[in-house]
Amino acid sequence: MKITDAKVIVCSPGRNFVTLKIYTDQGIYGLGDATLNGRELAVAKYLEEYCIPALKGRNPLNIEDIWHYFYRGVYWKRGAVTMTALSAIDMALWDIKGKMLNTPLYNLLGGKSRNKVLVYAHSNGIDLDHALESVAQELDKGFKAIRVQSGIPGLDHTYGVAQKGEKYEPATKGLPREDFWDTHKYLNWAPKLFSKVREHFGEDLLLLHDVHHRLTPIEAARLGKELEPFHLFWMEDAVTGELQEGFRVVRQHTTTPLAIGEVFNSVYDYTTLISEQLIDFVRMPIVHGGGITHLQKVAAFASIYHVQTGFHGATDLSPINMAAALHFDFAINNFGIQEYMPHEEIVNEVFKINYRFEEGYMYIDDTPGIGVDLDEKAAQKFPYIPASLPVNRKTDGTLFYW
Ligand code: GCO
Ligand code: MG
Repeated sequence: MKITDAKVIVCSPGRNFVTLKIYTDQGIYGLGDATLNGRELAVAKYLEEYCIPALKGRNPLNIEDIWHYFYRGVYWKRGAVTMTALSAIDMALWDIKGKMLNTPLYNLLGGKSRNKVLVYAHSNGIDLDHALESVAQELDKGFKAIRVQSGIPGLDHTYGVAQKGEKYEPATKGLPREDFWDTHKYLNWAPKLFSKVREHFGEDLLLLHDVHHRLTPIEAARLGKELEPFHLFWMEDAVTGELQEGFRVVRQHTTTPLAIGEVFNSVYDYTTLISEQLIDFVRMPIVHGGGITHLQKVAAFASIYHVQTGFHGATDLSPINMAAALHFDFAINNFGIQEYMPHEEIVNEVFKINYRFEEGYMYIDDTPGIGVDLDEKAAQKFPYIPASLPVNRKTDGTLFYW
């Protein structure tokens, strides 16, 4: 079997997606997600100029070798752009293998370890009442686990919280919008928010919260400690992960479980965090973490240290990534939870999906390979629209993490 050609499809049904399609001499093609929110065209160009020419003529079944060709074989390793491109190649190759063997991806990963995949929803509101209302809506839809975010009293707007009458979407058209941040106000507010959520909805609901890298280790330690009475499933990205050792301080002070990794792209971003048991959940998604081939290694490494997976699954990851993640979630033993932020209806005009949500869990059908298809004609109707993630500033104007 040989790769004959490949192409990159960029489309924007409501938001931007980049897809890699790899063709073979046996009429089978594979699809991989290559979407890197706000940097889409950098990945598209990297694939088109440097990867596709080198893919042609290779045997698509030799996934491990092709993976290392684009990792070790490239002097400039790691980094979000190159790892997203490599993820797309890897996903497309696993898709081809599944189609060729006429079996769904999870079978190639060891078969099913569970009957259904627990997912968590997003709920958010500009203030407490709207946040509580949003939690009630997600509960009505059947979700058993909910990530709760809310506007912070006294702050204009915060990332992760939809403005009035809008839906939360992790990018806005054009150049970055500017958000505002005040750690003192946030730290005073977050425990009150969760106390109210528990008061209204009881103990059964699994609760998650995303700090979005905005605290120092000692601030995160305080928050984790003050959230302990509300028994969170996890506190996410409490501190930026650039300094892995920084998590020692957080860990020493709190039993609130910690999740991190949606911006990571290599197992080497995790070695201290995992081996010192400083975290509980790894979040690096298949689309940014070097694909299935690399995530298998991360998950296996994590399993030795009692660390579970909780992959990123926001709307800026395409349905191809979502399906690949679900196959993976079904297959591995140390699965924890999967983020599920449903795409807008319009996305289904381009992507034909094979998964469904029911009563808090996801299910996937037995279509061979990853199982998601892309309608190229429909994709052409939605050309790329430049969009950006926001920038965050402290109230005095200092540029800050978001
Ligand atoms: C999450 C994330 C998203 C990201 C977004 C970036 O936990 O779902 O933090 O909201 O910010 O996916 O592109
Ligand atoms: Mg997050």
